[in-house]
Amino acid sequence: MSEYSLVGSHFRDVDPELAHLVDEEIERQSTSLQLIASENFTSLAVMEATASVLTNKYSEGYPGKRYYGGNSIVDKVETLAIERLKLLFKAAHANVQPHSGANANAAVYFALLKPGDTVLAMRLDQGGHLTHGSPVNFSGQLYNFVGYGVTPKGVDGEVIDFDSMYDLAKKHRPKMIVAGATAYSRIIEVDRVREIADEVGSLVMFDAAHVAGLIAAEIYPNPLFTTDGSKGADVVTFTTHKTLRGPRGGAIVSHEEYGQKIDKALFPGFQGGPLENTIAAKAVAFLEALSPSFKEYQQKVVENAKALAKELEAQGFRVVSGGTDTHLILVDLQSFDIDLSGKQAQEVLDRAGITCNRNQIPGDPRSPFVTSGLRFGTAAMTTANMGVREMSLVAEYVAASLRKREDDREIERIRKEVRSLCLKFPPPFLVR
Ligand code: DSN
Repeated sequence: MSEYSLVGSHFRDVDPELAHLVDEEIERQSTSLQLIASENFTSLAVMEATASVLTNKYSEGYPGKRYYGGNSIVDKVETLAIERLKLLFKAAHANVQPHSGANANAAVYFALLKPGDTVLAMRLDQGGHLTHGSPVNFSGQLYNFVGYGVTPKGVDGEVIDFDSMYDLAKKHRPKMIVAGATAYSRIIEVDRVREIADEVGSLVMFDAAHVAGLIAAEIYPNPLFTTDGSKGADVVTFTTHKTLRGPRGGAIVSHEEYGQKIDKALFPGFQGGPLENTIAAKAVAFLEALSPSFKEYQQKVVENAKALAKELEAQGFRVVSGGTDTHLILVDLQSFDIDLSGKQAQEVLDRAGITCNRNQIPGDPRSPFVTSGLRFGTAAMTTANMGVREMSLVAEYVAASLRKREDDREIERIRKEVRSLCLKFPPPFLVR
């Protein structure tokens, strides 16, 4: 058991087996490097709101329009979350009820499209998300998705191919263009997407799941607007638990004209009762994100990501697109070791206490289950106060583990070093 414990005595008395597992997870999260680009450590305040009595309340509907009684306080909670989010994204409308980013995307499609409509989105193998039309996902089965990708490898390559987006838009005349990605490290210029959409009369949805925190901190352009302040994306969806550092969940912001349709599509169209405890935790996270210290935090996230990308390059890895503008780094393992797959690398790094995920790189010769790449993110370790100096150590540990992957003793030695490094940078749930 960890010397710290967040598992209260009731939990421990009622279900010691599960309490023990939570203790083990506390230990894992605090003694290994958390480098999954879609994860973060929330504040204790966010965790406490998630665990609050609001979990007991049914509140189908929206503030002031509920189906059940007893919602006068919940209405205030949800309104607080909505108003804070509107402020954060300078949005006319916000919906804080999506249980996840996937649900947020589904609700927007349900609100603004009809089954069979054509949608243009980034292909999964180029950095897009499952809900952007993958054939194994509802999106690919209900709508006619056409995929765009990135430019070829080379100087200034592997960035979104707007020329091909334009050609595909002219050819297929989509009802909607989806921008946003899950494994793409560069800023996506919404101006270009809006221009193309206007020319063919399509809507724009921006999936900002990864970069929501950077947007809130104003170090990534707010996709609701173009650089001259006119309308950018019609709708922006995102998750609240990645760079935004809130509880697991989703949210949608939009211009006023889509608000009613989106609300109706999410409830009663798609979801049931909202998770008001999670919505309260979202409200806490939005308040935290409105503070000046959140801006400083996000600046450090990007500084750390740039440093980690550079150090990984120095260790012989090729960084896709040659760097990053965000919290995320996509690494091509082929330059480091042509025989090493993403799957194998992820497993080796797990043994060394370095948690990241395998990921396809653009044009990957291997399947999505095996891959030739790894994806890293700096949001969580920056929350734990790691800086540029530690990023250099992280790159060394990654490279050394993968080079010595057949040597169990060496992996064990690195695991110990990783552990002592992490103990110097405890996550917020251990800071009293
Ligand atoms: N959003 C995905 C990720 O980036 O990890 C998970 O679906």
